[in-house]
Amino acid sequence: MAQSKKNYLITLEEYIIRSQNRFNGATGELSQLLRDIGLAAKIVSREVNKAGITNLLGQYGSQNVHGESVKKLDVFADDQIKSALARSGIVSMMISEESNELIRLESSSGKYIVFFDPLDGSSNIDVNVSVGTIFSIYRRKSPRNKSPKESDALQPGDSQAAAGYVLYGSSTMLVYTTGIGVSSFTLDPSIGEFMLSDDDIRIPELHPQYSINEGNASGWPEGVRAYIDHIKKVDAGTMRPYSLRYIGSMVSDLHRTLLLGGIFLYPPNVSNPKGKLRLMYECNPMGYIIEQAGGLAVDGKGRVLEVVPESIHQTAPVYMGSRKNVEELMEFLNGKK
Ligand code: P6P
Repeated sequence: MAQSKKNYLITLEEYIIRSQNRFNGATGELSQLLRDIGLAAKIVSREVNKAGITNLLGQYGSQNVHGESVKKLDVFADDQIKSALARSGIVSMMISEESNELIRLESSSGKYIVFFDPLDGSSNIDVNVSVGTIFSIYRRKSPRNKSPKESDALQPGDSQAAAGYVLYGSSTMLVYTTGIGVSSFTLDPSIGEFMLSDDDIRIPELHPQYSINEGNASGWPEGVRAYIDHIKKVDAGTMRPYSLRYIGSMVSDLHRTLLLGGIFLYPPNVSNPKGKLRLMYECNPMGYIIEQAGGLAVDGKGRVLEVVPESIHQTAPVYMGSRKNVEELMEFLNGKK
């Protein structure tokens, strides 16, 4: 869908419906689900942007399945997204970072399975650093007249029907893909609508910027250490040394990487020998978006979207961003450099 750069007054709802017409046999269910997620995002955005006033900051006094302290906004966001998905009537199972078990919905005939991280990067909330919501949508494979099975949730990332994120930053943005490119929308709070910002985001194929928590360097695999040492050396001809940008909020770090290029890395380390980021609701949805924009997402051995999951909360090492940046890292990981 070619858009003139001059007239972007297209709402998320209008864009979704127009895009749906590009899919033969589209029933409108995925469109409805994306609109429902968009509504939940508006409600979460309102609370995130005034949390300091409405006393939603601070600890909720509990811990999530991973032993991480839960913030009040985490709970609010989790509740809003769960109710939006349950109301849709087209979701038969959902998995949240905040819930230990998968959640089957009464409307078990629903076509979709949804993973989500309701408020990723929430440790940054109290210091007013951007946080985000991440979602990943699969089509169920088991018969729809029976209760969904766990196997419906354990599909590789390449099987995603859609994926996206909401970034609650200086502006609230929603970015998603249904497999035909990446589109972004900016919330106009004065009218309460997500307005189309870009209908075909393409990540630069190479950019001299990397994003990693250098504090974990002692636990990195040797190939990662060699790559990071390499990009820090001075060589103007290859744009080295690269710049380091690390916010510690995956959605923020990857939104910047998507728009500017470069590479985001979360390798295994001493505290997280299998990586820290969650395969199903962090690595796969963000990897799908990066690859749909022309980039590459790997786990150090191969494409992260090809990993066959064994459990709904499993973690994975992840390296994603501009294709040439990631390809060079893989040469170091494979001992070719
Ligand atoms: P570290 C936030 O807690 C998060 O899950 C991601 O959003 C972020 O990329 C990562 O963890 C940051 O982890 O170990 O660098 O603080």
